[in-house]
Amino acid sequence: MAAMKGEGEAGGAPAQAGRREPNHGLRIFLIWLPVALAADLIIWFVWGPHMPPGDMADQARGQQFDINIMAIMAAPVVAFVLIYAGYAMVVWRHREGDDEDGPPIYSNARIATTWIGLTSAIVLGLFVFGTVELIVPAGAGAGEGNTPIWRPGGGTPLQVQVIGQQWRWTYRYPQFGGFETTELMLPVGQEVQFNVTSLDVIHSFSAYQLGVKADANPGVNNVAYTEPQATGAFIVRCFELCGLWHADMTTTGQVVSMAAFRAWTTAARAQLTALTALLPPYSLTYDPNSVKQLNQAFVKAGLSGAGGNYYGGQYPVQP
Ligand SMILES: [Cu+2]
Repeated sequence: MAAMKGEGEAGGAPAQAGRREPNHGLRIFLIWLPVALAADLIIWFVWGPHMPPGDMADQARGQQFDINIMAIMAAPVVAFVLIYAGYAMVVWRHREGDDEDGPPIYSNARIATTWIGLTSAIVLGLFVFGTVELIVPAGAGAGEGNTPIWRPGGGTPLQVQVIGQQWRWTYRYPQFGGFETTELMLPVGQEVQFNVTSLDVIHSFSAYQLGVKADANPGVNNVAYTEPQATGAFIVRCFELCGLWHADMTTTGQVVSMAAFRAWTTAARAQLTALTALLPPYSLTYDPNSVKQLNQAFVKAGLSGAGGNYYGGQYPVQP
């Protein structure tokens, strides 16, 4: 850092006598500026549209925007660190025959002020940005507990209950008679409210391309919103190590047209009438010991949830 001070302190070193130190700070800045600018333009225009998790839902778009903004803030910092390191290695390297100690380093008020000011601005800016993005535009896509801070405005969201259990996901559609299925179907352009819970251990429900990730806790209703913007498949995964077959808790969900969704719900509802009658009444949480369809042998053994398959081949339902 001392070398960036310029001529002020180097005067004491006999080797430098009579030679003005160049303005290293300005030189580093002039190398850094075009690199940082180019990096930010490439991130925003070239890389940005491909940043995860894509733009299949409004929450996903919001997350993609957040990642792009943070990348744009981070790139100039990374560029500065690398350029400073490179500059130091080239300009201030040890030279043949120079065995002298470097000049003593004193504090430099300008560098210290710049450093504290810039880093504070970056950190506080990220704090404000992060908080606003969580609460204001479209929610976080994350589980917000049972009293969400952000709620979608206007209209009734489609309710989909997500039930985690070792080791699969099932979904209940309370607005369509409360049938339960292993198929996750959503209509495009419709706000969806996921009510996420678990029958056994802690799981974490992630609908990757929809920008949704919400923990599934037993006895807790965890709400997450999303509005799919395009039809197609999305990946569903469990993101919480939940036992032996955790890695197997992965399926594919589908965003379809409203007409296809209505046809699917009608078919599934009719096909599952007998089974729906056996299910516990729809509720935001379930006591696994009183859920009738659980494998009785495992319940008796005190191992409810460890069976790996509660539903004995009655699913999935095809649209
Ligand atoms: Cu899991």
